[in-house]
Amino acid sequence: MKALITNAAMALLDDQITNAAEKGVTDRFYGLIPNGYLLIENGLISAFGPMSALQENLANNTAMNQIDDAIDAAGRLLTPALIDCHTHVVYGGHRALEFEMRLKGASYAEVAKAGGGIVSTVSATRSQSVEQLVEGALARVDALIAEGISLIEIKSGYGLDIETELRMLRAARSIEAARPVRVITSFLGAHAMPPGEDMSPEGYIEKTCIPALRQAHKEGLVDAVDGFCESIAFSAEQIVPLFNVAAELGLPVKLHAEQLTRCGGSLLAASHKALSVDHVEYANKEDVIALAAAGCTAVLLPGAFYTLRETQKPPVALFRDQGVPMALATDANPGSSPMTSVLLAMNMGCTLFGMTPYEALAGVTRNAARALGISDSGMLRSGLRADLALWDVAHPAELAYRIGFNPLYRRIFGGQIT
Ligand code: DI6
Ligand code: FE
Repeated sequence: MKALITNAAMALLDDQITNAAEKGVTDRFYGLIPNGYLLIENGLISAFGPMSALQENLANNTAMNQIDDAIDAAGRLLTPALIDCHTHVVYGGHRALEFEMRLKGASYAEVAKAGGGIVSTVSATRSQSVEQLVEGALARVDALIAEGISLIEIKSGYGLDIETELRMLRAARSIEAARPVRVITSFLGAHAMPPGEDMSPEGYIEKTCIPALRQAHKEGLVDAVDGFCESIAFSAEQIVPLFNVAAELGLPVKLHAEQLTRCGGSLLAASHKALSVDHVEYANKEDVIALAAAGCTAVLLPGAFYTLRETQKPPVALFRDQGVPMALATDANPGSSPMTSVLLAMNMGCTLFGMTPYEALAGVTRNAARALGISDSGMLRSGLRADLALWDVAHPAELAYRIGFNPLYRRIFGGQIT
């Protein structure tokens, strides 16, 4: 199966590109080829370059003959398909009433303390079957796919008991069979204390969270282990036993850290060589240096910053200076970020956090893949999966620039136009 895309403006997003000039790259950040071609073979990117080299390559490379599918991009922009590397799209119910409370002045932490917040979604999630959870999640996943997403991370964390945590992960896994999209799951049993139980946080981690993780892992439901390290959730010390079990099971870790306060999550994550630390509005220089040394990616979540009307911005300049890769994601969840638009997250990353449009695009492609420990997607490079997005725009900065506008023209998933 061979497909050839011609006459595309291409943004490779490959920061390790070799022979850039030979490949016709005119902008080293985006890896821009103003008028290029890309060949797909058996679901993978097999060759690309400037249109001027296409005829020559066709002559030299017999593999480039017998094209099954030809797409004339007519000057449109081709990028890697987008990746949403932090979501909570599997849940029951909604929290619109809490939205009203917060608009009247209640803070997120106050709502949580009053029994609203995460625990109210827990009750709604516990009451749903796996089929109901999938149905609810698919509406949100479809909105993401419509924006050119090919890979979604989905967390558990609204069950807080063994059975419902497993049900959430089964729902997340079954999305792959229902839609042309890849799913990476994160076990987030350490999201909040379960409501109405007389247990210490340490007891909950020991008696519920760790057994749930072991069982979910046994069933092949877990790709990574996450936690909510926060004043209203779990302390760094309380999360340590969970991370130790993750290490024992050979699972990578990540952490919601320094979202509302500085709680030591970044230092904990760095010491466990976490894939990512997420939110990080309150991270300081010590944190950023530790994250850089550990090779962690910072996942910035402007939807939650916006929804909670937070004023403390993540330390973007420090991340840049210290070389911490920045990813961007929706944090799609019913409470702090009821947002299912990666394009809007890109716009917010620029306008609210001061990221550049290039950083925003790298944040939802190359660096989002990195935050998930994925190396077969997120860039245009020979040998990687042909997960691509073709946009009705001419320049990549346009993707972050518009608000509430979706210029996706075609999405290609594993070489198939979907
Ligand atoms: N941080 C968040 O922003 C979400 N979870 C977390 O740990 C919020 C989840 C919710 O409010 O339902
Ligand atoms: Fe989150």
